[in-house]
Amino acid sequence: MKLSIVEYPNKKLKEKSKLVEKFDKELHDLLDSMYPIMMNTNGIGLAAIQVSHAKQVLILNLPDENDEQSEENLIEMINPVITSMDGETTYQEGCLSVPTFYEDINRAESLSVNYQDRDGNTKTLEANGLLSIAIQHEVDHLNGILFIDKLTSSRRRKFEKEYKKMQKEKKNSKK
Ligand code: Y12
Ligand code: CO
Repeated sequence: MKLSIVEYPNKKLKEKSKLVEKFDKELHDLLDSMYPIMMNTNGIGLAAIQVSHAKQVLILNLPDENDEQSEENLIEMINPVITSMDGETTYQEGCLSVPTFYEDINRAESLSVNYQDRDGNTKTLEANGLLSIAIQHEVDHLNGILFIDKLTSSRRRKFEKEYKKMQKEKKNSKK
């Protein structure tokens, strides 16, 4: 399956993703195609809506203690539901759909999430730290929410200005 990453301000990113009902070859093809595109773009998390598929599907591949990513640590979540959140933490987040922009975002420190795997089996995961942050960031994508939507209005205005300038420069450099 040929996929490409949708970048802000594409309206697609505001869409709410639909519940997955069929755990079939089409879903497996989507998951299998999301993994290389995430790895090739230095990502640690990717939601299906970021590759134009409005399905409740996300993948995560956090670096290990040696700062390396391996397929063994790949987590695939279908129809995730965060059932509890606790504490507070701040992390400088980035997103493959908002390249070059990083900002401190406040999130819950720990959470519990129910989801299904690629075969439809129900799972529960307790997460804290970076994994908890990544799950919240990706679940937000499934609801049409980007991390930049969580900025204060003055920071958001600054972002819009900087981002537009960056896009213009990118366009001009391709001429
Ligand atoms: C903590 C915070 C956020 C997440 C969500 C997942 N985010 C990412 O995987 C972001 C990756 C990213 C990679 C970039 O590099 C390239 O595109 C090559 C990037 O672009 C630049 O900086 C030029 C931006 C973001 C999980 C955990
Ligand atoms: Co993102």
